[in-house]
Amino acid sequence: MEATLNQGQAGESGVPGGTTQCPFCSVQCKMTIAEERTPSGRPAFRTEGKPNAASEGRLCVKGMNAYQHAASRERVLHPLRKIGGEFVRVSWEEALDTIAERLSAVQREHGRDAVGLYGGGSLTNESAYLLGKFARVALRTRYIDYNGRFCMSAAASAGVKTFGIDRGLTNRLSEIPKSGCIILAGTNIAECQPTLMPYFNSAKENGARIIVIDPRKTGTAALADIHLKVKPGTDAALANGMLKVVLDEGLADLSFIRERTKGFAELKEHLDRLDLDEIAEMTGVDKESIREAALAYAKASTGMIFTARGVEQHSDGHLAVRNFLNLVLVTGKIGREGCGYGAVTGQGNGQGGREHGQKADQLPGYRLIENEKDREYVAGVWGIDPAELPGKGVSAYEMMELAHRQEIKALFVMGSNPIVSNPNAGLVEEALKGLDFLVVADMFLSETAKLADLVLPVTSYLENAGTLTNLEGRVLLREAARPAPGEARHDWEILCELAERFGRGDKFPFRSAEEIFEELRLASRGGVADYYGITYERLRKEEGIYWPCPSTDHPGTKRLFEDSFAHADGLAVLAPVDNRPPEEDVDEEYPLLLTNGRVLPHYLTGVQTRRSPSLAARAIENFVEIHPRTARRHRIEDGTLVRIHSRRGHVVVRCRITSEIREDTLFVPMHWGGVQNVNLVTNPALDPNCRMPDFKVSAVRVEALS
Ligand SMILES: Nc1nc2c(c(=O)[nH]1)N[C@H]1C(S)=C(S)[C@@H](COP(=O)(O)OP(=O)(O)OC[C@H]3O[C@@H](n4cnc5c(=O)[nH]c(N)nc54)[C@H](O)[C@@H]3O)O[C@H]1N2
Ligand SMILES: Nc1nc2c(c(=O)[nH]1)N[C@H]1C(S)=C(S)[C@@H](COP(=O)(O)OP(=O)(O)OC[C@H]3O[C@@H](n4cnc5c(=O)[nH]c(N)nc54)[C@H](O)[C@@H]3O)O[C@H]1N2
Ligand code: SF4
Ligand SMILES: [Mo]
Repeated sequence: MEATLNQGQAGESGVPGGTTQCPFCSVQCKMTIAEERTPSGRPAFRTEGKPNAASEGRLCVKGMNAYQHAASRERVLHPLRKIGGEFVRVSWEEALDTIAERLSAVQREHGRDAVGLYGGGSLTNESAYLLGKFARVALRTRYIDYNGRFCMSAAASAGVKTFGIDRGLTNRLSEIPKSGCIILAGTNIAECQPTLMPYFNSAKENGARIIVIDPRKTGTAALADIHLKVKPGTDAALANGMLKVVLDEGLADLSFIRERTKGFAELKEHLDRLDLDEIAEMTGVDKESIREAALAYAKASTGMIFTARGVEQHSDGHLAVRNFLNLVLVTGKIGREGCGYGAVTGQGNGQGGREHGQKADQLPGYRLIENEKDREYVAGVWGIDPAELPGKGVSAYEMMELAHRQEIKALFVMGSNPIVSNPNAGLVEEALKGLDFLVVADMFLSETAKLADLVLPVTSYLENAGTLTNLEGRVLLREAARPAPGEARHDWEILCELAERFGRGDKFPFRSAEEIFEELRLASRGGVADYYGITYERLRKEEGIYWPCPSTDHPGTKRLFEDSFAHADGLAVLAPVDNRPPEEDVDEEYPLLLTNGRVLPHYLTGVQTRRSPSLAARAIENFVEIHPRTARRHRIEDGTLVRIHSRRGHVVVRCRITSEIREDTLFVPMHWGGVQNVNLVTNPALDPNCRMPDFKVSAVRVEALS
């Protein structure tokens, strides 16, 4: 890379460069970065954690080494067009003109909805907002969705139904040490948000009991006083068991239930009918442990529950989360210090990315595209007739199905690698190969970008200014620390240039991220995720502001639900949830359950972390965790290659024998593509409430490859 660090110079925003935020997970650790020269004169970088309210100056190994992918020689630096099967460098003019011509031709011939857009939770709020606006105002297609569908949709829809609002954490991180009992359900903080571990360690030092619900003894479970080694896909039933113990032991907070919730009578009636022995049998967790965990949480004077993808990525993920929210509510543990709930958001802007309109049914500020008032309001801000706005589209995987059926004929991907991250990846590959036209805006030739007709080079976190909202719902400003390398452009710049070519340039007149944010403030004003009171100037002064923040003199909302919930009547909604075995249970042909997730050094589909030599070296290939007895039964030795089959396909990985996992369960990380892609076997069954795929349970068989 020729570009040099912008430290000490005025960046686009007029503020000295050198300070940035990690591009990876939802903690959004702040850091400084300085360019140095090695003795041989090669450029090198030094990163240091910068004190802030979330990470308190800590960085994990991914954050420390993130600059390596940004500085990688593999960055795409010029637009690339595929001609005769080979990528050829073309000018931006040619690239953008080609996109406009091809997408217009598809829309002319097959209708507006024949073009789809696919976004991501790594995009800044400004780019995510503009992508949604671009879909509705420039392309006027109903088909837009994003990778957060696979990430946040179950927890988000559960939060909306139960509380009337969805914000990752209801409290600040700094309240965790004040909690007397913490339940970590399907969340592996130690590997996925490592800089948050000290908060939980402090809680423990202060006497908190920690309960971890996970089929594996993870680094997080090592912290636990009680580890419930649940059978994958049975969290809803486990929560029912805990709820039943709470009610049977007279530990429900009846005055909280009466004053702040509705639906208790139905919930109680439902729980009375359930049998704890059956629940123990179904979940693989013994009755005594369920009881012990329920008592520990209910008897503590303060408590918090956190869920993440282990609970949520199921075809009943929405209901599983709702059942943990039932537990929060019947014990009255929310809305005060040390009491609350957290859906541990995943991507850097997993929170903001789900608020401002790249989801199929959404407009900015969590407004709904099929609500007349919401349409009118946003159309007013955008200066268009509400009738011009399309209706709602479908979820991410369903867009892939439409592409497979050739109803969607052209796709524009910005900030995702869908061919690796979608369930049933075999079908997704066929779908993308069958498109008339595929455009990918990315920093690298990801597995998806390799299939594209056109690849647009974009700026990385070091070069791109904008706001991101962390897992606490705190909006943070990330300034640009370096100039763009080569001809890379910001995502939002690309959208503005394209809008011009669709005759809508007047609606996209933006010259900086801040100008877009100024419009986003208005578009979100009065909505659930109200950013109106937040400005770049305030963000620079105040480090970060919690939404909702309805006016510039409003301090931001640090703790939700102190006096009332966000439903019109102010009450939270309790809902009975059925015990349900996993969608795809084991049988003779497929006798094992496969689940999947993450390891510390890699991030999502690995496009970025596999290009950081220091990270790649820590885990160079995919693997499967298997219990020693299961391995013996299948004559599998440690370190051998195995093929894992499901009804969808198969994946080839190396064996790691470990007694930390359940005997009936296998675990494979998600960070590799090609034959090592675990999504070749995962189940695309969708949750009817939120369209989350059933990623975390597939029935499989394993076969040793000699
Ligand atoms: N190192 C690293 N950190 C990351 C990411 C990354 O790719 N790498 N990605 C980021 C993103 S986008 C996200 S969404 C988050 C994800 O963060 P997490 O949700 O914490 O990550 P996972 O590893 O997918 O799943 C968490 C745990 O769920 C367990 N689990 C599997 N099935 C079940 C089940 O049925 N029930 C229960 N109770 N547990 C189950 C797994 O064993 C695993 O330990 O991490 C973020 N941080
Ligand atoms: N089996 C299984 N599958 C899963 C999951 C699981 O737990 N198990 N988890 C799911 C979850 S929670 C998630 S979040 C998804 C994520 O899945 P993906 O969306 O595929 O995530 P990434 O690998 O981060 O891909 C992001 C791509 O965007 C590029 N990129 C990064 N930053 C930017 C930017 O600012 N602009 C642009 N234009 N491009 C950028 C990166 O180089 C990369 O190629 O995977 C889901 N898939
Ligand atoms: S990956 Fe997450 S925890 Fe690690 S440095 Fe980045 S933001 Fe912080
Ligand atoms: Mo995620």
